[in-house]
Amino acid sequence: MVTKNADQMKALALKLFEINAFKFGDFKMKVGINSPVYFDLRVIVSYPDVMKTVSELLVAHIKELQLSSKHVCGVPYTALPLATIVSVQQHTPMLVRRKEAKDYGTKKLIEGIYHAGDTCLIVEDVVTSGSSILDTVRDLKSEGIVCTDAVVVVDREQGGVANIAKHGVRMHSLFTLSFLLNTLHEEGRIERETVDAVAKYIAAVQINSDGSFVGGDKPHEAANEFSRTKLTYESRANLAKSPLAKRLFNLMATKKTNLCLAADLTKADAILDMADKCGPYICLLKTHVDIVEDFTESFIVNLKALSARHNFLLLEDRKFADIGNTVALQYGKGIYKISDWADLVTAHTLPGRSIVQGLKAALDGNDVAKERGVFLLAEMSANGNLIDEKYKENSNKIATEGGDVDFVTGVVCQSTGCFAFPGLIQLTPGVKIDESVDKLGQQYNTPEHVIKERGADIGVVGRGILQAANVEKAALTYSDRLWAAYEERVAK
Ligand code: 5IU
Repeated sequence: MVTKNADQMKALALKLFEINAFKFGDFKMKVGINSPVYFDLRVIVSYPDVMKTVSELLVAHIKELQLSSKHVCGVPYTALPLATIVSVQQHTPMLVRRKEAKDYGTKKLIEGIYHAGDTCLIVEDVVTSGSSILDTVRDLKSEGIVCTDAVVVVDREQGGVANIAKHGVRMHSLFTLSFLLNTLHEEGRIERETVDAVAKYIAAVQINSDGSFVGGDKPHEAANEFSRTKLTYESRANLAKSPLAKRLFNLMATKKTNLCLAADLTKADAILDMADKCGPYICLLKTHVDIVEDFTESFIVNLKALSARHNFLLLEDRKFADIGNTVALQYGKGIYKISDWADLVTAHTLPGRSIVQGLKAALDGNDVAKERGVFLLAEMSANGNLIDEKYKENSNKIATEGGDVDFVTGVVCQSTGCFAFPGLIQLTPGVKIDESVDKLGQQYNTPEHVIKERGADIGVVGRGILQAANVEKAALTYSDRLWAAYEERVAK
């Protein structure tokens, strides 16, 4: 590990987290057991300042360790641009390893000018078992090139150092996973719970260079305690990328409620009355503003006052679904001017990423841009709906990848499998104490079932409360039962 430039190292660690070069969650890995942490350093090519810092630190590290070599070679593909910068900065000629030999012309695996006996320094981004480094070393060796050292950006500490040492290669890493975890914790970006869960996983899952596990058997799945449904809302607030998700997680944790009231009523006063009565027991009030028959601006003023008084957020369940340009107009203009008052809205993913971009465009240059978010629909509770597995998978991609993830607060869905990222909130409608169906295809589940079996973080209740003889009592009952189920779910 680099010891110099401590401040620069810390700042870079935070920056890498911020740009999603690594994330915490529940990720499928090649080795066959899910990992609680996932690195994707490919994103750094989109941040020239990060590229610059990483490569400068690599060069400084090489100098500090006095690693002189005749060539540098990056492990394909992510490390190639890094190796290029190192080569140029140090005036050390580069070699490029092909992953597959060309099937025409020369069958060279190594491009560049070299001679048998030359030395070569390996550059790699992230090391798990070290097998990718060894693949590159093998091809260089077959050309008579000598490899004794590898500089890497991140060592996941899962056996890579020992595995490559067996082949005579020393690993020098800028960061270890432990350093990254501790830095994020010290800077208040992640909870102790997160650090411990990842550390436990790393200790239990050590990998040989052939992909088998140290100790023989596959570690028990329990080695990974980091599924989103096991984490507390406080921990997840810190992992969230959307400011609204952070806010809502924290609100739920302090107010101890994960109940959303669906105020499907057609008179403004009736909604305000409901909001006042149920306000103390809810984290969210969900509206369908287009069903209000006597809508006025003062309705919104009063609704906002209630949301401030009782500390809940407003979710307009508009289910946007048009092209970006139209959606931007629907969100910001018209009679309702939704973006002026709704903290959150819902949207279908049917149009693809442009739905999120369209909503964001409506907020361009607006002060409230950072105080808004969207729940994307990935499943519906309606009987016979047309959403299939592929649609769900692609909805998850929109919610978790790309440049707009800071606007996505959560996902509206019915099951745990829709997404794994713990920084997103699962909102689940179709909740009623007596499981049943209505005449129009709605399918209900109990509060306990949606929280414990289906991965809901917030349960949405409409008629279960609206049609109760005593709505306050009903709101309290739903809130208590949803919260108790959540507490049981996260209990160790
Ligand atoms: N809603 C659903 N199911 C869904 C989606 C939204 O019920 O899959 I997406 C909305 C519709 C209504 C509320 O506003 O949630 C549920 O109200 P009831 O609890 O009254 O069924």
